[in-house]
Amino acid sequence: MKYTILTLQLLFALTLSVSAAPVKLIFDTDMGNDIDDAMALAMIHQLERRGACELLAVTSTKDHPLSAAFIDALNTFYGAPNIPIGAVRDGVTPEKGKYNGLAEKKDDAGNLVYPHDLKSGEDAMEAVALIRKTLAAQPDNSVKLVQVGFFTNLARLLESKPDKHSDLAGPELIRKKVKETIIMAGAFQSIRFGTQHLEYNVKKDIPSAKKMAAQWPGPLIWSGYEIGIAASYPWQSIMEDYGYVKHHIVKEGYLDYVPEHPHDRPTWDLSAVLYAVYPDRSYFDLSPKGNVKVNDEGRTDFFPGEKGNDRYFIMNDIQTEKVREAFVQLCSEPPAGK
Ligand SMILES: [Ca+2]
Ligand SMILES: [Ca+2]
Repeated sequence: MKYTILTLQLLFALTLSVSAAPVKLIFDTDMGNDIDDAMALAMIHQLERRGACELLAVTSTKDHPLSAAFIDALNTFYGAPNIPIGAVRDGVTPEKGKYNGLAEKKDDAGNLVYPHDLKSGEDAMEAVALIRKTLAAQPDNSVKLVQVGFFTNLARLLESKPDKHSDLAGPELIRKKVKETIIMAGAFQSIRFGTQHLEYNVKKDIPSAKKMAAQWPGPLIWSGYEIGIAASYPWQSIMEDYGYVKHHIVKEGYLDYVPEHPHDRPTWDLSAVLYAVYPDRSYFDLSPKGNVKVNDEGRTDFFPGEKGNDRYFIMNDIQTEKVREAFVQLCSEPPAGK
């Protein structure tokens, strides 16, 4: 009896001391095309600070040189100036993003408001090479890919050949190293009574989306357009919760981006991050397995079937409020030292 109690106490102590290993992430983003990319990356940094995840690399699919520069500025703001950053070559959306210019913003004394050392995506490593290098250096079956922009980089990863970083071709490298791939793309449930939404991340690079949906050699978890719309980020938080520093890169980015004030922005990209890091916290449910097919217009059709490797997010009203509040608290939390 005595031993049983001791054993139970020991087990209890062990349970308290054991925490889940940090989730290893590669974040693939079209930073600059909407503000949710910046908020999602901010959230990753705050989750990393509490030991919930480890950000291995950030890659951009937005082909403007300031996309990568802004990523470095945001990483530096959050105390992570040396995270490897990769940039797409010959990608889509080459126009300058509405808030990417913050990377070059100067104060009256001529100093960068958001200091960083990567000044242009042209000076960054090519994105697919960086993803291959990063995956090759990690333990097997340990990395989660979070794609919140276009399918360009990951479709090219799929096609990639053995190189100096790995002897494995894309599909084998993915099979060996990637645990799960979470993507913000497509539309799977009705949105304002419509069900035919052609989602931006798919529409801008349809051939890559088709390739990835058809050929990806592992589980693909889709956060559809309807999820981020339902859990939009409260304007009130932007106005009231970021005042702890004179210049806040998320708040300024939000204000530079939003087309009209006041304005709650959808949290598309944040949802993919939250699920990747906390898959078992009931923030979202997942659909049964099936196959997503991307058609020539960029529509994403889901065909249920046990053999499929695709699932999509489902979120009820209670989960929506829980998710929204998690976004508010995680995004607005002051970074270390600020
Ligand atoms: Ca840097
Ligand atoms: Ca995005």
